Amino acid sequence: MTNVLILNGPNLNLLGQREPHIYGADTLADVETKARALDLADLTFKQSNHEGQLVDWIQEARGTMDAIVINPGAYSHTSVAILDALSSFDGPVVEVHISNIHKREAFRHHSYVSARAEAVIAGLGIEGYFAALRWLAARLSS
Ligand code: CA2
Repeated sequence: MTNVLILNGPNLNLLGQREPHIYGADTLADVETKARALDLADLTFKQSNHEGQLVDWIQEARGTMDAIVINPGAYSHTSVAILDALSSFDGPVVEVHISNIHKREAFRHHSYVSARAEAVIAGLGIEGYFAALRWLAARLSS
């Protein structure tokens, strides 16, 4: 099976605890449990509120992970450092947003990470993570 790193950025540890009208009622632990239940890849699941930590994990993925699924949270809209780290990774990258960032405030419409991502999923709720895994499983097996 392929190795997929699922990375979540700032405040996503609060998933399911606040703002359910935007982000739904599932927690990040629920996302991990449901993602593992799909049994599509060997998953490494991480979350950090710190930009440098996310950069370190992306760098460490080089040579060990086949693909990255990343919800960079608010760093999507600000972080050239995360974009640069992802650019040093060879495998496919899928960017996931739980909400449809294009339906929200203008400052959320641009993501630096999208310039590196093979695919961008926004607005499917947590289903976006599972859609990313399904697409990667098909892509990496062909
Ligand atoms: O829609 C997404 O997945 C976002 O990446 C979520 C980020 C936001 O800054 C992006 O623009 C879009 C925010 C994550 C905050 O998550 C919370 C979850 C529950 C309660 C409070 C925050």
